Amino acid sequence: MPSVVVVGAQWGDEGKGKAVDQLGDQVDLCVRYSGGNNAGHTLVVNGEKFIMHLLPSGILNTDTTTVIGNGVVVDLDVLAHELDELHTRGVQVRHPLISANAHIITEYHKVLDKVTERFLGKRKIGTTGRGIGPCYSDKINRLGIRIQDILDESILRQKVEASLDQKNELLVKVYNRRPIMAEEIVQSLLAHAETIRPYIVDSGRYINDALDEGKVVLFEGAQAHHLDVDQGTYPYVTSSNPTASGATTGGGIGPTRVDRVIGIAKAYTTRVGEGPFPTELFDEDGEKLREKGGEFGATTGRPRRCGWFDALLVEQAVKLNGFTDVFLTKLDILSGWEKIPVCVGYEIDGERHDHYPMTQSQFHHAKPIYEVLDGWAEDISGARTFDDLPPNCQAYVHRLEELIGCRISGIGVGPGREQAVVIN
Ligand code: 2SA
Ligand code: GDP
Ligand code: MG
Repeated sequence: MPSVVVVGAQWGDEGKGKAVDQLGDQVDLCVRYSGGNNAGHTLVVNGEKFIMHLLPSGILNTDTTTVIGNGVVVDLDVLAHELDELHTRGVQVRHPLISANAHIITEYHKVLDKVTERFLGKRKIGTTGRGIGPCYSDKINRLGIRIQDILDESILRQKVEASLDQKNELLVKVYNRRPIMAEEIVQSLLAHAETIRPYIVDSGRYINDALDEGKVVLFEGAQAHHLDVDQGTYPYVTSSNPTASGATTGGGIGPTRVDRVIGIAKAYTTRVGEGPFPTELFDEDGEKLREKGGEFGATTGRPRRCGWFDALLVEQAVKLNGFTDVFLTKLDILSGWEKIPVCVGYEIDGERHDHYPMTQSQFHHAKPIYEVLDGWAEDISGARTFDDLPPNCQAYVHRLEELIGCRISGIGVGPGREQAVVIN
């Protein structure tokens, strides 16, 4: 597998971090290609828990070089803090390489993220408040600050001033806040310049050269298909392209270079933040999924909304990302339900839909049509082969494969690195 992309198939938190860590010993280069420190990717190694926000999840593997790709937005304080935290815990890791073209999240992006959410009130997105949206807005508006800019102080100053002029107007006149001083921002960024200078690379060239040399490159997606700014439940999305295509723009490779695209899908569904969610449960089943599954935001600690598996949602992700195979995660959490409903269609304004609908108005009106499958009582966390799984659990997996139209090649049965069933 010279080049593999890992993508969330639902609304995030499917267990991408664990999947990336699991593939780790086969990987030479692990590249984050989208999002920023809004992500929370959890790895559990020898019983010890690590949550990566900005650092690529391959970082714990000493043989893997990690890269923060050009599609990522970088908060330099967070980068320094995450590395320090690992060192404090006695984990020696190599500093990631950072794309010269990646954009920098500054203080004013974080302020704007928070005031915009407050301003939106009931219509808020439920962002993580990490400045992600405002930073990507600046990128598209051509007002962004890039990693390469901190190598040239006078350019940096000009760019920060240009970007801030417009924001201070907004902050002072619309949001009634105090203006932000350009020089404070410049100095806070320059404080990181000498530390990161040796790691700044032309990431596109670097990654393509590695592929030319036959190295194995893993592109680690953050968030998920249905949070993609183009494909997701807009406007309740993040501001980047977490989908497989995002690995090409955010990593700097052509589509012909991708060999495998693994979709990561949870055995049920969760969402954090606002937005439509047809199979969401407001009863004790929802509470039980949240408690058993530990469904709380890995970055913000917010309770995640929980519901049954929605096959239409995942089938859409299979199709639009061209998944070659799917890892089904957290199947162990479903042990103990006598019956497990799976959404196999939507009723929208009196009509049945067998696919994810075209418009968001339709999706907001979608009511799930369930097929009820038989559950299993056994604890499956010790299963390591498909044959170890109880018959009803095997049937659940096979039915999901049929419904989503993709082969399930791996199953998660616990948070630990080793708690997985690989299906050949
Ligand atoms: P943002 O901050 O602009 O990206 O928020 C926009 C929407 O994207 C959602 N989003 C996420 N959804 C799931 N998991 C994420 N990471 C954290 C985690 C979330 C947390 O691993 O649990 O801790 O709250 C993530 N990041 C962004 C977000 O909820 C908005 O709906
Ligand atoms: P990510 O953002 O996709 O990497 O996922 P998160 O780390 O935000 O959330 C997934 C949570 O589920 C983490 O707490 C993981 O440790 C945990 N997890 C991952 N795979 C499994 C699994 O197969 N079973 C169980 N029980 N937990 C898992
Ligand atoms: Mg997460």
